[in-house]
Amino acid sequence: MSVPDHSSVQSHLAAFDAELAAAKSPRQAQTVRDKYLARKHGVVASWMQMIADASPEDKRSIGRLANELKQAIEARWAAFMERSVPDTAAAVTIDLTLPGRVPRLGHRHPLTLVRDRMEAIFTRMGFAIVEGPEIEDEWHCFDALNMPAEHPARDMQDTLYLSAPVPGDSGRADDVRTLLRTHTSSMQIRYMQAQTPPIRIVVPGRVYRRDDLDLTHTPMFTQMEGLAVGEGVSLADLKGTLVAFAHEMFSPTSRVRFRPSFFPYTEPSAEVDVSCWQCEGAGCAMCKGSGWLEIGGCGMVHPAVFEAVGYDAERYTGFAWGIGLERVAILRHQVGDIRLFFENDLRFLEQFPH
Ligand code: 2U9
Repeated sequence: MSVPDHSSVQSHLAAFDAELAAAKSPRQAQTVRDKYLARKHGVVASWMQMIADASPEDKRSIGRLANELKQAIEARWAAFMERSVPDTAAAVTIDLTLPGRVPRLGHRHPLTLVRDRMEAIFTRMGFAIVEGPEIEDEWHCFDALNMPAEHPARDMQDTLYLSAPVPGDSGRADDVRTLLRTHTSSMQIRYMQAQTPPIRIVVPGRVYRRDDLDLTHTPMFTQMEGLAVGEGVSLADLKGTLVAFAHEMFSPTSRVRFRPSFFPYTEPSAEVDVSCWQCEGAGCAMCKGSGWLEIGGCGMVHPAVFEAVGYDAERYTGFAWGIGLERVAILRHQVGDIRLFFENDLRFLEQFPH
């Protein structure tokens, strides 16, 4: 290649202009640009390479000319790009009649669906929704609920204790062990300590028990407990509340049955069954032929519980109940395995309405 001179710059620029004008696509235009400016084999690069073998006086002139060519081509390329922007935009046709993209809606978790529905029902009946801490102390979770130190539920076998004890707020010297609450009842204790009757609250939330996983057990599950305290509150009020709940939650023809039971914090106590809404009590696979479905437990608040929170047990009576939300969701949606609620498998979750 001969040593470039000023006329070589001019002829390259003329060629560049002609080739760029002939380019039929942005891609072809880019190829023209690269022919001159590409770092490895572009015309400017090849001039630069000549500098190494050139005589001292040629070195300077080749360098100057290469630079002149480079800057001139860059300026022309920039101008070309600017001119071609409107062309490119015009070439992209936008179809304004296309429907918009519909965002994919998520689904509420089945436990959330059950919880929302239950909260709406109890709110209409005059209950306030209250939430509390999942980390509790032994006094609020056990002692105040008439479950003294020897009570089997307090055993390490059944309850998940935390390794870092913190001072509790009961004022008792031995109140230092912390645990994951085994029921939401500890919050009812806190609420009673902070308020005076009449009280009507519902406490939804996660609770923890030391259980192994199987079809019907998980170490964490969800409860909704209720508490009503006042003067003259009776067992009939409890039954009426749960019947009204069942009518709204399950079926307007639901019946509610109490079976005698035992809980340390209620006396008398009962298991709560609802008539099977699938067979209306005749007996089917869902109710295992009995016509009844167990949904929870209930009872009249034990006087020892009132004494623990400083209420006059002669003056006040109250009722309480507990319902397992997974159990209700399993029955309502025919779910075969409780673990599905906690695995976040979209194939399961997508089957529930928004
Ligand atoms: C206070 C006093 C009494 C709450 C109650 C039950 C009966 C009950 C279970 C239902 C299914 C737990 O989720 S589950 O496994 N609960 O049977 N719960 S009475 O009694 C209380 C609560 C608070 C102050």
